[in-house]
Amino acid sequence: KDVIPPLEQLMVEKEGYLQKAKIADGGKKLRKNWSTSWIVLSSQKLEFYKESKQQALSNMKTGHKPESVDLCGAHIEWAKEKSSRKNVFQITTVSGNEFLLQSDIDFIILDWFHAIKNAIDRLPKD
Ligand code: I3S
Repeated sequence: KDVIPPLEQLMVEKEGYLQKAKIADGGKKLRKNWSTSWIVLSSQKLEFYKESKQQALSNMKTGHKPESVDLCGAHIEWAKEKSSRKNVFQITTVSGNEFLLQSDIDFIILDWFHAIKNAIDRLPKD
């Protein structure tokens, strides 16, 4: 049966394509592997879809779940030293997952940085 999610979780604040690399899972370092991801920010979480938005929407109907990042207590910071690419920032979750996000286009990455930072700052820290 259908579960109706709380209204807050339905409120998409921003969505779009960025380059993404997950570099740690539960504190364990991963080999960096950049790929394009469709990213959806709502008030409490970020979702990463491996596919295009269109593909992601059709996968959703079949119960396919994207990778979801809990923003409660998360940290965001610019991460110049973590990549040779320009415009890279890192999100670190309470659970010890680390993601790098990147765009070559300055205003796109700045918009994302501030949108995610604002979402984190509005949430309780624990
Ligand atoms: O921090 P690293 O290890 O230099 O990151 C590079 C590697 O992930 C590399 O893959 P291989 O480990 O398969 O060679 C990627 O192709 C590069 O893009 C990574 O460096 P940048 O500077 O692009 O984040």
